[in-house]
Amino acid sequence: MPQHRSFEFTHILARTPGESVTRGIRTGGGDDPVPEKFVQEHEAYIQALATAGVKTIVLPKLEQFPDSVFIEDAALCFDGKVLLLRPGEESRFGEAAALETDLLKVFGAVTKLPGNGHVDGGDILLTNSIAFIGLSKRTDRDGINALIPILGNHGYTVKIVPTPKGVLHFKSDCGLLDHRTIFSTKILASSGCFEGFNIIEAPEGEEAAANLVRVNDFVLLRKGFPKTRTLLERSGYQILTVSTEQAAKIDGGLSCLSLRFALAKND
Ligand code: CIR
Repeated sequence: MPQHRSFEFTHILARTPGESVTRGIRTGGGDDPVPEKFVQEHEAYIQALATAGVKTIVLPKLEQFPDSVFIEDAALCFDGKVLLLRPGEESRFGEAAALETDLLKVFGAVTKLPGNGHVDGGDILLTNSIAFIGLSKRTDRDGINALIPILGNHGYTVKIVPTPKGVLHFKSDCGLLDHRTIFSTKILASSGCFEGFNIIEAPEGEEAAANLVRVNDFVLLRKGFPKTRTLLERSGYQILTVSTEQAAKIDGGLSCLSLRFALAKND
């Protein structure tokens, strides 16, 4: 079975939020995020990732794309390579192209998702052997069909999972804890999609903690989920908590704020 590095990272790419985050897409009509507070949260997020041992590359804000701070949705990194995706929401279509030159500088080469289908990075969970792809409002069959051979050629077994109703992205409801263990909401886990993995379920009322991120020896967890923190610490994970209050106002979580990858030593 091919073994990919699914949580050992050397670098992350992030993008500073602009003033235009106030126009970020959201379901329901909640308050706008406050740009200055978002920038502070973003800086703390970058700091937490640095603590987890990665070099951080922070790209400048892109005012024409209010949601471009959620950089994970525009590309997929695996095996030291990068694939430009095609986000599924119209106002975000241009985000991948806007990222291409920066990705080229970091990776030396960029491949693009072929065809016309759509895939958001938030719908892809990579383990060391399986690529889970959520079929969602943003990620369609055409996009998934274009992605399957690419991931297949890299040795991933692809599992397509319909994202639960009302859930934006597949990873809104789950995150990788280690090679064998996934943290998931009860509703997603009950679909049986994680068969073969150990599952730790998000405690009742703390479902929004499910979008956690394992980076090297640490698990980044949203602030404000004490039951989850205790549960994970008791299970042996080292936790770094990060506030994502502003991102949450426009449906963002922890994973979507960075692209995480491993480059060969000395890169
Ligand atoms: C959007 O609706 O596209 C953004 N407001 C939030 C994207 C969050 N991305 C993610 O969970 N992967």
